[in-house]
Amino acid sequence: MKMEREVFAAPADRTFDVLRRRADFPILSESVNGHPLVYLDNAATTQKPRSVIDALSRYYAHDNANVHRGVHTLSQRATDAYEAARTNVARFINARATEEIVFTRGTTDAINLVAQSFGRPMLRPGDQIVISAMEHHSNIVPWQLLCGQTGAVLNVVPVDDAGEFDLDAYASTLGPRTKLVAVTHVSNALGTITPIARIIALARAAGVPVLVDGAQAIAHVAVDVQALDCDFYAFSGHKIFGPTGIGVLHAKAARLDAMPPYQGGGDMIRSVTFEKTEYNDLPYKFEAGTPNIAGAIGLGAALDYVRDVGIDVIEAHERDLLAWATERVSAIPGVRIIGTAKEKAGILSFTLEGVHAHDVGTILDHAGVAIRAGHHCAMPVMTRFGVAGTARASFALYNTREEVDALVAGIERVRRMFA
Ligand code: C6P
Repeated sequence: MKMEREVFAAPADRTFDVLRRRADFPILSESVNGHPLVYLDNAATTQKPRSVIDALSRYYAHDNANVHRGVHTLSQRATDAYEAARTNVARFINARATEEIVFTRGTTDAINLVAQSFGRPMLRPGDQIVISAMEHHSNIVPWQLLCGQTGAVLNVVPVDDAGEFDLDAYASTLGPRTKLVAVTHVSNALGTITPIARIIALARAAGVPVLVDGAQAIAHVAVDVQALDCDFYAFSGHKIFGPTGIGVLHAKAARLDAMPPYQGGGDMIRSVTFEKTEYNDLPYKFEAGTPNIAGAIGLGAALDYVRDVGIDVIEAHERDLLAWATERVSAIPGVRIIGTAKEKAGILSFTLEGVHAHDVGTILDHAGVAIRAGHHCAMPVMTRFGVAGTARASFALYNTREEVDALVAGIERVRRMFA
């Protein structure tokens, strides 16, 4: 189904009432260790608004059935809701058609799909896959596996001391043996927003397809896959207020058409004999087995929620939180911010001199403040900055300056304890 371009209507009420929005997320009223929860681990997973929770329970209470199989009413209802979610996703990222939206288990699954279905049949020994030094393991290891299978090699674009993607090094890396570029839109460890439009344009000029890891971008910056002109865009539902276990691979239809299926099973076939199987149309060719129906429906509800708030409103709010947090946290003696790129999403990674990141995380947890501590599944970029890990606060639309203040007070307490 071809998509009409979505005109993102500005929410009727442009003033952003963060407290009103917080009330939409039941978990934010929880207490943790005797303190009101301050949830600053949104890069790991986001909390869910009531509308998403209700969509899930409504589906299971009223419509639950398998999709694309039954002639009965419930199966029709489940199929309609599942396909409506696909249309919703296509509209949200401005895909050309619903055929370009493949539901996956998440970003990791989507990247592995591209590695095995797109990369494996195409790559020859000595071919190159370009990634960057700030990738998440999900955008490193699938390519390493692929290199092992095909004899291709990884080419890693460096990042500078601020955590900026080195565009010059990248441009000189692209050559006749480059067969794929796979780069993150936003770094989960540094917060850097990469110059993705430029990265894609340079690859396009060299005739190289591009995969964008959108896991950390989708809930924080506007994504328009037609404007980006990327070949593949991957993201996870749980990072945009949707359920876990559901994600999206967007791919240009011509790419998907030319790719063999990722997995075999029910739903991805048109006909099967012991001699020969004919595959189903797009995107079903890539959705073997019973999909995460409830997950897709929940993701659709999450996208409706984000639309209602307005992605530009979210961006502005998180920019304010990041600026406030960066100023206050960097003023604490012994703090080193890891990732100081000019363009950043709401992620603040830091080390505290003489204190292990896990100790920072544990002591903050005692005060009800949830952050992530460790290598963030991005060990190579930790090595690049000479640290074993960092403490990381990551923001979402429902966070407040007061919560940043709680984070700052917590770090001050850690510092005093270890002084
Ligand atoms: N990063 C974090 O705390 P999955 O697990 O498939 O939903 O997403 C994987 C993934 C891929 N790319 C990037 C840039 C990511 O940040 C993530 C997930 C989480 O940073 C969990 S490790």
